[in-house]
Amino acid sequence: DGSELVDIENYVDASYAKPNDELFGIAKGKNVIVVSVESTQNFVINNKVNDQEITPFLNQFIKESFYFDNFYHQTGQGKTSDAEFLVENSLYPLSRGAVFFTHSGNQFNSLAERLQENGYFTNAMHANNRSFWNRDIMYKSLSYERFYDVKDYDVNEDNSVNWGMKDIPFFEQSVEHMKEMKKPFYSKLITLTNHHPFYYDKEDQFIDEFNSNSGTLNRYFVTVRYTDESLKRFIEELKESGIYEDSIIVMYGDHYGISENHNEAMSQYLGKDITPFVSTQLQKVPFLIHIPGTEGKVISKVSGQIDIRPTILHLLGINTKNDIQLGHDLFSEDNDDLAVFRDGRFVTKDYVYADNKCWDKSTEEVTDKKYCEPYMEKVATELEYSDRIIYGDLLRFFDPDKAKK
Ligand code: GP9
Ligand code: MN
Repeated sequence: DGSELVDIENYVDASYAKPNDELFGIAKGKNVIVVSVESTQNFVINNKVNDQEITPFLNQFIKESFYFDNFYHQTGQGKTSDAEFLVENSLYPLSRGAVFFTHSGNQFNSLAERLQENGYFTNAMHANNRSFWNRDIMYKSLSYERFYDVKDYDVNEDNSVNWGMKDIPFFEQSVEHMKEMKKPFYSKLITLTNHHPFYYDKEDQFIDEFNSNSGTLNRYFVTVRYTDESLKRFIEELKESGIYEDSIIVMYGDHYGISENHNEAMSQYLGKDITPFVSTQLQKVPFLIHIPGTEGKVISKVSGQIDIRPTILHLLGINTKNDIQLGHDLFSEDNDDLAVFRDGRFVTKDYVYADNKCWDKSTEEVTDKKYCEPYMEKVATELEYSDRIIYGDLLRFFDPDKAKK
Protein backbone atom coordinates (compact mmCIF):
# COMPACT_ATOMS: atom_id res chain seq x y z
CA ASP A 1 0.00 0.00 0.00
CA GLY A 2 2.99 2.27 0.04
CA SER A 3 3.31 2.80 3.80
CA GLU A 4 6.85 1.46 3.38
CA LEU A 5 7.62 4.65 1.52
CA VAL A 6 6.88 7.02 4.39
CA ASP A 7 10.27 6.78 6.16
CA ILE A 8 12.04 7.04 2.86
CA GLU A 9 10.07 10.10 1.78
CA ASN A 10 10.88 11.78 5.09
CA TYR A 11 14.55 10.97 4.71
CA VAL A 12 14.65 12.29 1.15
CA ASP A 13 12.78 15.45 2.16
CA ALA A 14 15.18 16.11 5.02
CA SER A 15 18.24 15.76 2.82
CA TYR A 16 16.87 17.81 -0.10
CA ALA A 17 19.51 20.16 -1.49
CA LYS A 18 17.97 23.46 -2.55
CA PRO A 19 19.06 24.53 -6.04
CA ASN A 20 21.59 27.29 -6.50
CA ASP A 21 19.66 30.42 -7.57
CA GLU A 22 22.29 31.56 -10.05
CA LEU A 23 22.45 28.26 -11.90
CA PHE A 24 18.89 26.97 -11.66
CA GLY A 25 17.51 26.99 -15.21
CA ILE A 26 20.69 28.32 -16.80
CA ALA A 27 20.49 25.63 -19.49
CA LYS A 28 16.72 25.62 -19.87
CA GLY A 29 15.56 24.08 -23.15
CA LYS A 30 19.03 23.01 -24.28
CA ASN A 31 19.71 19.55 -25.68
CA VAL A 32 21.26 17.25 -23.12
CA ILE A 33 24.13 15.08 -24.33
CA VAL A 34 25.47 12.63 -21.77
CA VAL A 35 28.52 10.53 -22.57
CA SER A 36 29.28 7.43 -20.52
CA VAL A 37 33.02 7.09 -21.00
CA GLU A 38 34.00 3.44 -20.73
CA SER A 39 36.36 2.39 -17.91
CA THR A 40 37.91 5.84 -17.58
CA GLN A 41 39.34 6.59 -14.15
CA ASN A 42 40.28 10.04 -13.03
CA PHE A 43 43.98 9.35 -12.48
CA VAL A 44 44.60 9.71 -16.22
CA ILE A 45 43.39 13.33 -16.23
CA ASN A 46 46.23 15.87 -16.29
CA ASN A 47 48.66 12.99 -16.15
CA LYS A 48 51.35 11.51 -18.37
CA VAL A 49 52.81 8.17 -19.34
CA ASN A 50 56.27 8.01 -20.92
CA ASP A 51 56.17 11.80 -20.70
CA GLN A 52 53.17 11.92 -23.06
CA GLU A 53 49.78 13.36 -22.08
CA ILE A 54 47.14 10.64 -21.73
CA THR A 55 44.06 12.84 -22.20
CA PRO A 56 45.15 16.03 -24.00
CA PHE A 57 41.63 16.81 -25.15
CA LEU A 58 39.89 16.30 -21.81
CA ASN A 59 42.60 18.30 -20.06
CA GLN A 60 41.61 21.22 -22.26
CA PHE A 61 37.85 20.60 -22.21
CA ILE A 62 37.63 20.48 -18.41
CA LYS A 63 38.98 24.02 -18.36
CA GLU A 64 35.92 25.16 -20.33
CA SER A 65 33.55 23.09 -18.17
CA PHE A 66 32.47 22.51 -14.62
CA TYR A 67 34.88 19.78 -13.67
CA PHE A 68 34.41 17.74 -10.49
CA ASP A 69 37.75 16.40 -9.32
CA ASN A 70 36.47 14.47 -6.28
CA PHE A 71 33.81 12.49 -8.06
CA TYR A 72 33.44 8.73 -7.56
CA HIS A 73 31.74 5.91 -9.41
CA GLN A 74 29.30 3.94 -7.24
CA THR A 75 28.79 0.86 -9.36
CA GLY A 76 28.65 -2.79 -8.43
CA GLN A 77 28.58 -5.93 -10.53
CA GLY A 78 26.34 -4.28 -13.11
CA LYS A 79 29.25 -2.10 -14.28
CA THR A 80 28.22 0.21 -17.15
CA SER A 81 24.56 -0.52 -16.55
CA ASP A 82 24.87 0.32 -12.85
CA ALA A 83 26.32 3.69 -13.80
CA GLU A 84 23.38 4.26 -16.13
CA PHE A 85 21.03 3.29 -13.32
CA LEU A 86 22.64 5.75 -10.90
CA VAL A 87 22.45 8.58 -13.42
CA GLU A 88 18.83 7.93 -14.37
CA ASN A 89 17.34 7.29 -10.96
CA SER A 90 19.67 8.78 -8.35
CA LEU A 91 19.38 5.45 -6.50
CA TYR A 92 22.13 2.95 -5.72
CA PRO A 93 22.48 -0.19 -7.80
CA LEU A 94 22.31 -3.53 -5.99
CA SER A 95 25.08 -5.14 -3.95
CA ARG A 96 24.79 -8.30 -6.02
CA GLY A 97 23.79 -8.78 -9.64
CA ALA A 98 22.71 -6.07 -12.05
CA VAL A 99 19.51 -4.18 -11.36
CA PHE A 100 19.10 -3.82 -15.16
CA PHE A 101 18.49 -7.57 -15.22
CA THR A 102 16.79 -8.20 -11.90
CA HIS A 103 14.35 -5.26 -11.72
CA SER A 104 13.73 -4.08 -15.26
CA GLY A 105 9.98 -4.37 -14.66
CA ASN A 106 9.95 -1.86 -11.81
CA GLN A 107 8.46 1.56 -12.00
CA PHE A 108 11.06 4.32 -12.11
CA ASN A 109 11.02 8.11 -12.19
CA SER A 110 14.07 8.43 -14.37
CA LEU A 111 15.92 11.44 -15.67
CA ALA A 112 14.70 10.46 -19.14
CA GLU A 113 11.09 10.38 -17.91
CA ARG A 114 11.36 13.88 -16.43
CA LEU A 115 12.94 15.15 -19.63
CA GLN A 116 10.31 13.48 -21.77
CA GLU A 117 7.59 15.17 -19.68
CA ASN A 118 9.37 18.43 -20.41
CA GLY A 119 9.22 17.94 -24.17
CA TYR A 120 12.50 16.19 -24.81
CA PHE A 121 13.06 13.42 -27.35
CA THR A 122 14.83 10.82 -25.19
CA ASN A 123 17.23 8.31 -26.64
CA ALA A 124 20.26 6.15 -25.98
CA MET A 125 23.09 5.49 -28.45
CA HIS A 126 25.39 2.51 -28.15
CA ALA A 127 26.77 0.41 -31.00
CA ASN A 128 26.28 -2.93 -29.31
CA ASN A 129 23.66 -5.64 -29.34
CA ARG A 130 20.50 -4.13 -27.83
CA SER A 131 19.96 -6.93 -25.34
CA PHE A 132 23.37 -6.53 -23.68
CA TRP A 133 22.75 -5.74 -19.99
CA ASN A 134 19.05 -6.19 -20.80
CA ARG A 135 19.05 -2.64 -22.12
CA ASP A 136 16.29 -3.24 -24.64
CA ILE A 137 13.87 -4.00 -21.78
CA MET A 138 15.25 -1.64 -19.15
CA TYR A 139 15.40 1.36 -21.49
CA LYS A 140 11.63 1.09 -21.94
CA SER A 141 11.16 1.21 -18.16
CA LEU A 142 13.47 4.22 -18.07
CA SER A 143 11.39 6.05 -20.70
CA TYR A 144 13.86 6.12 -23.56
CA GLU A 145 11.81 6.61 -26.69
CA ARG A 146 14.50 5.28 -28.99
CA PHE A 147 17.59 3.10 -28.63
CA TYR A 148 20.10 3.54 -31.46
CA ASP A 149 21.84 0.17 -31.20
CA VAL A 150 24.34 -1.67 -33.40
CA LYS A 151 21.77 -1.94 -36.20
CA ASP A 152 21.61 1.85 -36.49
CA TYR A 153 25.34 2.05 -37.19
CA ASP A 154 27.43 1.08 -40.15
CA VAL A 155 29.78 -1.35 -38.44
CA ASN A 156 32.37 -3.35 -40.34
CA GLU A 157 35.70 -5.02 -39.80
CA ASP A 158 37.63 -1.84 -40.60
CA ASN A 159 35.89 0.33 -38.02
CA SER A 160 35.81 -2.29 -35.25
CA VAL A 161 38.24 -3.52 -32.65
CA ASN A 162 38.02 -5.29 -29.29
CA TRP A 163 34.32 -5.29 -28.27
CA GLY A 164 33.01 -3.75 -31.48
CA MET A 165 32.66 -0.41 -33.21
CA LYS A 166 35.49 2.03 -32.50
CA ASP A 167 34.64 5.25 -30.69
CA ILE A 168 35.69 7.66 -33.49
CA PRO A 169 33.27 6.27 -36.11
CA PHE A 170 30.67 5.75 -33.37
CA PHE A 171 30.63 9.45 -32.54
CA GLU A 172 30.76 10.45 -36.22
CA GLN A 173 27.67 8.42 -37.02
CA SER A 174 25.95 9.44 -33.77
CA VAL A 175 26.17 13.10 -34.77
CA GLU A 176 24.55 12.17 -38.10
CA HIS A 177 21.64 10.69 -36.13
CA MET A 178 21.47 13.75 -33.89
CA LYS A 179 21.08 16.04 -36.89
CA GLU A 180 17.81 14.23 -37.67
CA MET A 181 16.46 14.33 -34.13
CA LYS A 182 13.52 16.34 -32.96
CA LYS A 183 14.82 19.11 -30.67
CA PRO A 184 15.36 19.44 -27.82
CA PHE A 185 16.71 15.95 -27.32
CA TYR A 186 18.33 13.98 -24.53
CA SER A 187 20.91 11.53 -25.86
CA LYS A 188 23.00 9.21 -23.80
CA LEU A 189 26.01 7.84 -25.67
CA ILE A 190 28.08 4.92 -24.39
CA THR A 191 31.63 4.43 -25.63
CA LEU A 192 33.22 1.00 -26.04
CA THR A 193 36.83 1.01 -27.23
CA ASN A 194 38.44 1.57 -23.83
CA HIS A 195 37.10 -1.70 -22.46
CA HIS A 196 39.04 -4.56 -20.92
CA PRO A 197 41.22 -6.17 -22.35
CA PHE A 198 42.03 -2.81 -24.04
CA TYR A 199 42.96 -4.17 -27.46
CA TYR A 200 43.57 -1.62 -30.19
CA ASP A 201 44.74 -1.36 -33.80
CA LYS A 202 48.21 0.04 -34.51
CA GLU A 203 46.69 2.90 -36.54
CA ASP A 204 44.81 4.08 -33.42
CA GLN A 205 47.85 4.23 -31.20
CA PHE A 206 48.75 7.84 -30.35
CA ILE A 207 51.05 7.19 -27.37
CA ASP A 208 53.38 4.39 -26.29
CA GLU A 209 52.33 1.64 -23.93
CA PHE A 210 53.42 1.69 -20.31
CA ASN A 211 56.07 -0.82 -19.36
CA SER A 212 55.05 -3.02 -16.42
CA ASN A 213 54.20 -6.64 -15.70
CA SER A 214 50.55 -5.92 -16.58
CA GLY A 215 49.76 -5.89 -20.29
CA THR A 216 46.31 -4.71 -19.27
CA LEU A 217 47.58 -1.54 -17.62
CA ASN A 218 50.19 -1.02 -20.34
CA ARG A 219 47.52 -1.04 -23.07
CA TYR A 220 45.00 0.91 -20.97
CA PHE A 221 46.88 4.18 -21.49
CA VAL A 222 46.80 3.72 -25.24
CA THR A 223 43.06 3.03 -25.43
CA VAL A 224 42.23 5.87 -23.02
CA ARG A 225 44.25 8.14 -25.32
CA TYR A 226 42.22 6.86 -28.27
CA THR A 227 38.92 7.54 -26.52
CA ASP A 228 40.18 11.03 -25.65
CA GLU A 229 40.82 11.58 -29.37
CA SER A 230 37.31 10.35 -30.19
CA LEU A 231 35.81 12.86 -27.73
CA LYS A 232 37.79 15.63 -29.38
CA ARG A 233 36.40 14.70 -32.80
CA PHE A 234 32.91 14.39 -31.33
CA ILE A 235 33.03 17.95 -30.02
CA GLU A 236 34.38 19.19 -33.37
CA GLU A 237 31.53 17.46 -35.19
CA LEU A 238 28.97 18.87 -32.79
CA LYS A 239 30.38 22.33 -33.46
CA GLU A 240 30.27 21.84 -37.24
CA SER A 241 26.66 20.68 -37.09
CA GLY A 242 25.61 23.64 -34.94
CA ILE A 243 24.33 21.35 -32.19
CA TYR A 244 27.11 22.32 -29.77
CA GLU A 245 25.83 25.80 -28.97
CA ASP A 246 22.37 24.48 -28.15
CA SER A 247 23.48 21.66 -25.88
CA ILE A 248 24.86 20.93 -22.47
CA ILE A 249 27.44 18.19 -22.59
CA VAL A 250 27.96 15.88 -19.65
CA MET A 251 30.72 13.29 -19.50
CA TYR A 252 31.34 10.74 -16.77
CA GLY A 253 33.60 7.72 -16.35
CA ASP A 254 31.38 4.69 -15.76
CA HIS A 255 33.62 2.62 -13.43
CA TYR A 256 37.21 1.52 -12.95
CA GLY A 257 39.13 -0.06 -15.82
CA ILE A 258 42.04 -1.37 -13.81
CA SER A 259 41.12 -3.86 -11.11
CA GLU A 260 43.09 -4.66 -7.97
CA ASN A 261 44.64 -7.61 -9.82
CA HIS A 262 47.00 -5.04 -11.32
CA ASN A 263 48.08 -3.41 -8.09
CA GLU A 264 51.73 -4.15 -8.58
CA ALA A 265 51.80 -2.44 -11.98
CA MET A 266 49.61 0.40 -10.72
CA SER A 267 51.94 0.89 -7.80
CA GLN A 268 54.85 1.13 -10.24
CA TYR A 269 52.96 3.75 -12.26
CA LEU A 270 51.83 5.86 -9.30
CA GLY A 271 55.09 5.45 -7.42
CA LYS A 272 53.36 4.45 -4.20
CA ASP A 273 51.85 1.44 -2.44
CA ILE A 274 48.24 0.65 -3.27
CA THR A 275 46.77 0.72 0.24
CA PRO A 276 43.00 0.40 0.75
CA PHE A 277 43.05 4.21 0.92
CA VAL A 278 44.73 4.52 -2.48
CA SER A 279 42.42 1.87 -3.97
CA THR A 280 39.46 3.94 -2.86
CA GLN A 281 40.91 7.12 -4.35
CA LEU A 282 41.41 5.21 -7.60
CA GLN A 283 37.62 4.90 -7.83
CA LYS A 284 37.45 8.56 -8.81
CA VAL A 285 36.16 8.95 -12.34
CA PRO A 286 36.07 12.09 -14.48
CA PHE A 287 32.86 14.10 -14.41
CA LEU A 288 32.28 17.33 -16.28
CA ILE A 289 29.40 19.50 -17.43
CA HIS A 290 29.89 21.87 -20.32
CA ILE A 291 27.37 24.70 -20.68
CA PRO A 292 27.82 27.00 -23.66
CA GLY A 293 28.59 30.55 -22.65
CA THR A 294 29.57 29.60 -19.12
CA GLU A 295 33.14 29.74 -17.86
CA GLY A 296 34.88 26.65 -16.57
CA LYS A 297 35.42 25.91 -12.91
CA VAL A 298 36.90 23.09 -10.84
CA ILE A 299 34.54 21.89 -8.11
CA SER A 300 36.17 19.77 -5.44
CA LYS A 301 33.15 18.71 -3.40
CA VAL A 302 33.03 15.00 -2.72
CA SER A 303 30.42 13.63 -5.07
CA GLY A 304 29.31 10.62 -7.06
CA GLN A 305 27.21 9.36 -9.94
CA ILE A 306 24.09 9.43 -7.77
CA ASP A 307 24.29 13.25 -7.83
CA ILE A 308 24.06 13.62 -11.61
CA ARG A 309 20.26 13.46 -11.95
CA PRO A 310 19.36 16.37 -9.63
CA THR A 311 22.33 18.41 -10.89
CA ILE A 312 21.25 18.17 -14.53
CA LEU A 313 17.55 18.68 -13.86
CA HIS A 314 18.20 21.85 -11.86
CA LEU A 315 20.44 23.29 -14.59
CA LEU A 316 17.49 22.80 -16.94
CA GLY A 317 15.17 24.56 -14.52
CA ILE A 318 13.26 21.39 -13.65
CA ASN A 319 12.36 21.06 -10.00
CA THR A 320 13.12 17.84 -8.11
CA LYS A 321 11.69 18.83 -4.75
CA ASN A 322 9.09 16.08 -4.89
CA ASP A 323 11.25 13.37 -6.40
CA ILE A 324 12.45 10.29 -4.55
CA GLN A 325 16.19 10.54 -5.14
CA LEU A 326 19.22 9.98 -2.93
CA GLY A 327 21.70 12.28 -4.67
CA HIS A 328 22.18 16.02 -4.34
CA ASP A 329 22.50 18.90 -6.76
CA LEU A 330 26.26 19.51 -6.83
CA PHE A 331 25.80 23.26 -7.25
CA SER A 332 23.65 23.52 -4.14
CA GLU A 333 24.98 25.09 -0.97
CA ASP A 334 23.31 22.24 0.95
CA ASN A 335 25.36 19.53 -0.69
CA ASP A 336 26.55 16.86 1.71
CA ASP A 337 30.15 16.32 0.54
CA LEU A 338 29.79 12.55 0.77
CA ALA A 339 30.24 9.65 -1.64
CA VAL A 340 28.91 6.24 -0.64
CA PHE A 341 30.20 3.20 -2.47
CA ARG A 342 27.96 0.26 -3.15
CA ASP A 343 30.22 -1.97 -1.03
CA GLY A 344 29.88 0.27 2.05
CA ARG A 345 33.11 2.21 1.69
CA PHE A 346 32.61 5.95 1.82
CA VAL A 347 34.46 9.22 1.34
CA THR A 348 33.87 12.46 3.22
CA LYS A 349 35.59 15.81 2.96
CA ASP A 350 38.43 14.73 5.26
CA TYR A 351 38.16 10.96 5.68
CA VAL A 352 37.90 7.71 3.78
CA TYR A 353 36.29 4.61 5.24
CA ALA A 354 37.79 1.49 3.67
CA ASP A 355 38.86 -1.96 4.82
CA ASN A 356 36.85 -1.33 8.03
CA LYS A 357 39.25 1.43 8.91
CA CYS A 358 39.10 5.19 8.92
CA TRP A 359 41.79 6.93 6.85
CA ASP A 360 42.84 10.54 7.14
CA LYS A 361 42.98 12.09 3.67
CA SER A 362 45.75 14.52 4.58
CA THR A 363 48.18 11.84 5.83
CA GLU A 364 46.77 8.90 3.78
CA GLU A 365 47.19 6.85 6.98
CA VAL A 366 44.76 5.02 9.26
CA THR A 367 43.33 7.23 11.98
CA ASP A 368 40.93 6.84 14.92
CA LYS A 369 37.66 5.22 13.83
CA LYS A 370 35.73 7.85 15.74
CA TYR A 371 36.22 10.28 12.85
CA CYS A 372 34.28 8.04 10.47
CA GLU A 373 31.66 6.92 12.95
CA PRO A 374 29.34 9.94 12.60
CA TYR A 375 28.68 8.94 8.96
CA MET A 376 28.21 5.22 9.37
CA GLU A 377 24.55 5.18 10.22
CA LYS A 378 23.65 7.55 7.41
CA VAL A 379 25.60 5.46 4.91
CA ALA A 380 23.88 2.25 6.02
CA THR A 381 20.45 3.93 5.97
CA GLU A 382 20.92 5.23 2.46
CA LEU A 383 21.96 1.90 1.02
CA GLU A 384 19.13 0.21 2.89
CA TYR A 385 16.48 2.66 1.65
CA SER A 386 17.73 2.37 -1.88
CA ASP A 387 17.53 -1.43 -1.70
CA ARG A 388 14.03 -1.26 -0.23
CA ILE A 389 12.84 0.93 -3.08
CA ILE A 390 14.19 -1.50 -5.64
CA TYR A 391 13.26 -4.80 -3.99
CA GLY A 392 9.78 -3.54 -3.11
CA ASP A 393 9.22 -1.70 -6.41
CA LEU A 394 8.12 1.12 -4.13
CA LEU A 395 8.08 3.89 -6.72
CA ARG A 396 4.86 2.39 -8.05
CA PHE A 397 3.23 3.83 -4.91
CA PHE A 398 4.77 7.23 -5.39
CA ASP A 399 2.54 9.87 -6.85
CA PRO A 400 4.49 13.07 -7.49
CA ASP A 401 1.29 15.06 -8.00
CA LYS A 402 0.02 14.01 -4.60
CA ALA A 403 3.42 14.79 -3.06
CA LYS A 404 3.24 18.32 -4.45
CA LYS A 405 0.09 19.05 -2.40
C1 GP9 B 1 28.63 -3.18 -23.27
C2 GP9 B 1 29.33 -2.09 -22.56
C3 GP9 B 1 30.34 -2.62 -21.60
O1 GP9 B 1 27.55 -2.81 -24.04
O2 GP9 B 1 28.46 -1.17 -22.01
O3 GP9 B 1 29.80 -3.04 -20.41
P1 GP9 B 1 30.69 -3.27 -19.10
O4 GP9 B 1 31.38 -4.59 -19.24
O5 GP9 B 1 31.69 -2.16 -19.00
O6 GP9 B 1 29.69 -3.23 -18.02
MN1 MN C 1 31.67 -0.11 -18.69
